[in-house]
Amino acid sequence: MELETRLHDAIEREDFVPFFQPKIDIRNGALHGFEVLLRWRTGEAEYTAPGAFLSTAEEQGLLDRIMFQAVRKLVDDLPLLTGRFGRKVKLSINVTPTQLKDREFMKRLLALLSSAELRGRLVLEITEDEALDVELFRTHIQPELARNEILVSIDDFGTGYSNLAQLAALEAYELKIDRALIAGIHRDPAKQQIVSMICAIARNAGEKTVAEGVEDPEDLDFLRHHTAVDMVQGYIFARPMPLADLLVYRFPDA
Ligand code: G
Ligand code: G
Ligand code: MN
Ligand code: NA
Repeated sequence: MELETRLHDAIEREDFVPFFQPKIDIRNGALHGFEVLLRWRTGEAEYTAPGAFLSTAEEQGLLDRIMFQAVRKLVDDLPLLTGRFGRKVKLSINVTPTQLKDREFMKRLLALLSSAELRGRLVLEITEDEALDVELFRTHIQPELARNEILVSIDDFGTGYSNLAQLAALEAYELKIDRALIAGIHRDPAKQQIVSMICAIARNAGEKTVAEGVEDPEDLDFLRHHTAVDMVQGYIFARPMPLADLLVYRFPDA
């Protein structure tokens, strides 16, 4: 069956769910928050990551419905999440520049996520499908997010489409350093210099940094001892997982 048809069927069956991947404080191993990542349930305990369907979903205009389905489940899960991890852990959701400038989409998203339970701890990760309109963001989107106490994370920092200087000038809560700059950093002076520069930009602006996609213990060791990175996220700590697994997950000490 064609992917588009399968996506329509999956929406009908409510097969889209949120997965969760922890962000860990690199200094003390404390849990800082979770990134919420969309998954398509394609079988008994079988899930498909967005790489396989995101661009088709976007082209067919299905991404918004798919995301809302997962976000509604996230909202249903909030009491369990808060019960298990407390009220301080942040929850990050990925949105594209296309979605950010769609007023109807944002109105519905913010309405769905307006639960008092999320006040001050909801983060939007801006993940670029096209360059972010920095001026529109600064003058219109950012103030609305701030009024709603929603924090901003710049995803894939260093490899996205937008002008780096403009992006760096946005007021954000955190910068996420792309996996491409992290993998192999312990033996790559060029990556070391870029990551140092990103950390310096973030420090200057009072923003946190997250190293994404950490898999290698030597890279983790390098990040911990030779960079100012604040948080790490990656398979070395945990893969993205469904709520049921998360609730019983034992977080290793870093
Ligand atoms: O989980 P995985 O690494 O396969 O995610 C692949 C990409 O899909 C990432 O770039 C991520 O930002 C994006 N993504 C995951 N969940 C969502 C979502 O709910 N909305 C949007 N717009 N993108 C998402
Ligand atoms: O939103 P963003 O583009 O940051 O998406 C993060 C993606 O990276 C998710 O799809 C997630 O499944 C994936 N990911 C998370 N940790 C790791 C890791 O340690 N290694 C690799 N290869 N991918 C990871
Ligand atoms: Mn992300
Ligand atoms: Na990313």
